[in-house]
Amino acid sequence: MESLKNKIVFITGATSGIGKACAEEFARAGSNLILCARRPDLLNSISEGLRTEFGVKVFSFELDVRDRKAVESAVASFPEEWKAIDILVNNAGLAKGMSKFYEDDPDNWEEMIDTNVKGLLYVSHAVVPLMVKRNSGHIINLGSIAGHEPYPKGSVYCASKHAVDAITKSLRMDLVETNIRVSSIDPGMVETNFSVIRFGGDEEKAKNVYRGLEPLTGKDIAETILFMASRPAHVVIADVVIFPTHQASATISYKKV
Ligand code: NDP
Ligand code: 8X3
Repeated sequence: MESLKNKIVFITGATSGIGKACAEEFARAGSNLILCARRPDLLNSISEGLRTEFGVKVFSFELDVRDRKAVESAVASFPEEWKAIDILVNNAGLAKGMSKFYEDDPDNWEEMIDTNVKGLLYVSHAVVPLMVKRNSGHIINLGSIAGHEPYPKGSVYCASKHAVDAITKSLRMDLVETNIRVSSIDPGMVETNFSVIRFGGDEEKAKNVYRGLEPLTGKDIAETILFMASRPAHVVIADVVIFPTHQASATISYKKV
């Protein structure tokens, strides 16, 4: 196992769920963090908490990954010591709505594609050249079981995560002659704010998604990401599909009601 102490880890979408749990677990391992999200107050209080609890350095800034110019200028203006990014966790993402394709609101499509696909591309495109220059780095993308199996009422979210899968695989090919590793982690049900956002703030509907089984937590995903990031340099864990024990596919789970 490679030490993660003093590594520089850039996590997008660090104010909630999986991204926030990754920030905590990397900080616990002694990594220094670059964190971004759209809610600056929350981001600042999370950053301050991590500095105090773990004594690590945290550089955080407000960023909407959908804004290409903002992504480019933010990364270009990182202080020099923060440009040596060891690990990029492309986590920022969301689902909006869950309805039959022909009843979907196209505004939701824009938001999912702009965030999950284009945002991931913009951040990667800004960061990967810094890794190529150093011939070192690890990109870990948050895909989903939705990127392996489409399911009803999820066409565009599933399409966005299939795109993440394709980008992950293609980027790994483009970097094969370098020491840079490219991985994805593809969870099933993780109880975060994900379903609350998907259902437009309806907390009850969100709770129902997980009722009757024990879902994964952000910490479960973060711990797996740390395992992937701490393999020896000659090992790349290309893809991890991870479910709660009572989930067997995107559409099959066992719930005690
Ligand atoms: P949460 O809603 O709890 O967290 C999402 C995070 O992404 C927040 O920190 C949010 O911060 C950030 N974010 C959203 N849009 C943007 C944006 N445009 N720019 C910057 N940051 C943004 O959800 P999860 O933690 O569950 O989701 C994280 C990732 O994991 C997503 O890519 C999701 O698709 C994936 N995933 C989730 C699963 C689940 O069951 N929960 C399963 C499989 C994959 P802010 O609002 O402050 O910008
Ligand atoms: C989130 C998991 O099954 O809701 O990516 O699509 S699922």
